[in-house]
Amino acid sequence: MTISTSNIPTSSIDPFSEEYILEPYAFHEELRQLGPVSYLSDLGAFVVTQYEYVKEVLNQPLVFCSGAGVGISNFKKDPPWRVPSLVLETDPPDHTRNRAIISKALSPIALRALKTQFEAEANLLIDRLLEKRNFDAVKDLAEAFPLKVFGDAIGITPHEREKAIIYGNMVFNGMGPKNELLKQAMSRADEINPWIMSVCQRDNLSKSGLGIQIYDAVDSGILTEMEATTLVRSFLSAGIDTTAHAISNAIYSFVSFPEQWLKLKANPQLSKSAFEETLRFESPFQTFFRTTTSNAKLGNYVIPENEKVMLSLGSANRDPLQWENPDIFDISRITTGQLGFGTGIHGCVGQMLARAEVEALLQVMAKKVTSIRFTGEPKRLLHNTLRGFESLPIEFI
Ligand code: OVM
Repeated sequence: MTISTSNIPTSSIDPFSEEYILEPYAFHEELRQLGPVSYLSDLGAFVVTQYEYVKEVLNQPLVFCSGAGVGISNFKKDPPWRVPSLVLETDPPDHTRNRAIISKALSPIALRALKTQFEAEANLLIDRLLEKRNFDAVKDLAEAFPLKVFGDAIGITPHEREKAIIYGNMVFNGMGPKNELLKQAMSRADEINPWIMSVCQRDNLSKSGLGIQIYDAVDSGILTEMEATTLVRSFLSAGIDTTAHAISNAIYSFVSFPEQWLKLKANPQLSKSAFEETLRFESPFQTFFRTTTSNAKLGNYVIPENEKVMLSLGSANRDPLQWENPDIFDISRITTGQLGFGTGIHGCVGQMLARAEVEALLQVMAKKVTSIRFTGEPKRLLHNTLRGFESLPIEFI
């Protein structure tokens, strides 16, 4: 069989059009049909949508690198808008060293202690919302919970914490092209950028949180003070909006598939697989990019060097070659291998923490909430990278 760069199929699908963002699944199917890789002519980048090949790209981090950015922009051509992340936007060996520092703070022992706190806060929040009865599940639940429990876990000041949501929006919309969504997200950059760096400084972190532990690596001569601040920034970049949208997506999915809600209520232990299935079914982190460091073989094609390759986790997670009835939300399915957290050396370092948060919340909901219904039209979020909701007006009984 011949291997060639020139015969890669081309598509005029624009993954940043409003139509695609609101309802990507038919577009995913069309792109998967084109094969392992296609060239998106409007975007000027390659795209990988089949499960097998998304995984293959993620498992070749030296060929498909992260150091040139994981958005559409190529840091070798365009300067990044912020100091690049020391984990997300780096390659080995720096990545290996920096990730190990974060991993150490997120040890199983640290997580066990946090789990108890997450359960206590989930109980308080759900009691309050049951009392309130009608509320916006995005602001009052999906954002409120990680802002409180993750913010406390990292040890940032409670003052103006909601700004972390705005910052997350900058980071994730910032991975897209320079469209209106990116411009809108960046409109408060002058205020939010110094804010985030300031809350991540050693003196502004609680003495008992995970954030301050990153500074141990400064004391042992491994990191500079500035590098530690930038690593703490990664917790806040990656850990709030993602979890918030996962919670919104779980609630939306349970209202859309009421028999799954009854299943969870009958067996709250299913909260673990319910979260995994939510990440598969409506992946909050839909897409990110890699950059080829050489001619890169994929299937029978070769992608040229220094090209951007978009990976669609959302599509891989609904690839019918991998999943039976992929468009059905089923909390008792086997979700092993779902790519919502990515995989390989850049696979989500906070995934155990995210699981502890959302499982605690779903378990408390299963025990305390009898029924959930929409009281108004759910409003989908228009976003370059994240899939979720702008608002979800609901009633808890
Ligand atoms: C970071 C970062 C930002 C966004 C996402 C992410 C999912 C990491 O700044 O390190 O991982």
